[in-house]
Amino acid sequence: TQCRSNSTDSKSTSISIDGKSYIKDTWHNLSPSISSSISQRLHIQKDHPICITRSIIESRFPAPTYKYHNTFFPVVSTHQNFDSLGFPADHPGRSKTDTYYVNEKTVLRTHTSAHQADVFRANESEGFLISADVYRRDAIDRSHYPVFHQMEGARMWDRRKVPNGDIAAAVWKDVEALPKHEMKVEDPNPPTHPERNPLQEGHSLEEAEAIAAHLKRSLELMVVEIFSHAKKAAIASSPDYVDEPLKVRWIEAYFPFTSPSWELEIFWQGDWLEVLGCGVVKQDIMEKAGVPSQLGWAFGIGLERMAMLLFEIPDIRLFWSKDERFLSQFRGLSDNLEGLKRFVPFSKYPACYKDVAFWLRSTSSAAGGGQGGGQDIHENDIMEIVRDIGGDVVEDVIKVDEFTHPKTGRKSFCYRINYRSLERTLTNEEANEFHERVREALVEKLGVELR
Ligand code: FA5
Ligand code: MG
Repeated sequence: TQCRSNSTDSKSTSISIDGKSYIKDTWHNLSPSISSSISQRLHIQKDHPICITRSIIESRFPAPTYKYHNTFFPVVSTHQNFDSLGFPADHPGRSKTDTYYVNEKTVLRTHTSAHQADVFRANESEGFLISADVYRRDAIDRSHYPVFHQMEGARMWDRRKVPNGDIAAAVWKDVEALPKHEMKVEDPNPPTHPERNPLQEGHSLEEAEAIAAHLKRSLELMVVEIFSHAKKAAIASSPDYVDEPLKVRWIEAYFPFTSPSWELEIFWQGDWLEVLGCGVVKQDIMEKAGVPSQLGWAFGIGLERMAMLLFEIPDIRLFWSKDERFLSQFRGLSDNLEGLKRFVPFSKYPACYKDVAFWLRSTSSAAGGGQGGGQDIHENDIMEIVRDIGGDVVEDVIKVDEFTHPKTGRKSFCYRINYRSLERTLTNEEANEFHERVREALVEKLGVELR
């Protein structure tokens, strides 16, 4: 493994990650399953679908305009991950329930944006792409995983280097130089909106509109590129494949480091799937990075989500599979994109649902005594306990019931855990064994009372 404590004792005071040593403190919350995924870097493993997806996206953002960074270290400071991007001190993303802390000032990056300011400061090119593994305490389902891969992209224009300092004109010229496409895209909102999606102070509407147009067209072309490969793969897999029109839409979004901001969603398997967030970079970030005359855009895309669309991979856990039935389907493809085929799922093994119902810690025993009791329990803590015990044998976890006792006011939850291996049939005994350990851990770690 790449990550270990300096003793087997969980109270040990330091942890080594990829050969670097970090002091642990009360903020430390890395779990064993996370520690073992650090630095697998699927995005640079030749023939891995995440790596193939990265290189297809990169082809739409060519060097040398865009400089590629694929090996930035996953451990960053809270300054890099949050402060440098203008996250307020009380932003929920900073909480221990959402973020993996190595110690109070050090985290596993939760997004590739953690490197934005540093790369703006280095100022080595007009644009860049950063691909990397990122870590989040999050839900468990087909499209969420606590370790995933993002690609950050950005493109800058320097006021001092464009003719007459006219950024808007220079950017529109670059928009004109981009290819056009036929894909239909829903984009119902105006480029800026005074409350929902404001223009930044210091940017003219013309500048923001031009930058937004370049950003959206660049990303739409990326989607077109992925789906042209997806279509070829589908036809190669079944010659009578009938193409369905792609449904894509821009929606307004909020990020502390861009304004205006958007997310791009793609309709997939009956639902809108969010694939990326983006926007016009806040000028404040450029100023702090020592490049105040630059204006530009940035985006952050989920590589797993794009790979799922590209190959029709039905479950995000598959990307971590060491099963030959998975890996062999992609072998040789990094050097032969024309040979892409759809992923052929191996038979689906039976699911085994188990429910666990529990009372939250009662008000009287809860530290601080939150109203109704148990205010200190966060769903991500439940997810993490289940993940640590069940690993990739858990397909999803959903809350199926919530109940408040009419007399005592005590709260009860019921969660349904779906145990299903991707690789074999689980026996009922095995599922029971996992489930029993989950029940015990919920009591031990969260102090709940089982029903
Ligand atoms: C961000 O992470 C921003 N840093 C993106 C950004 C960059 C905005 C630059 C503006 C400028 P968000 O949390 O929405 O945003 O994540 C971006 C993408 O990562 C999502 O659209 C999704 O595709 C993917 N993603 C998020 N959480 C998960 C998860 N748990 N598992 C897999 N993919 C995920
Ligand atoms: Mg989002």
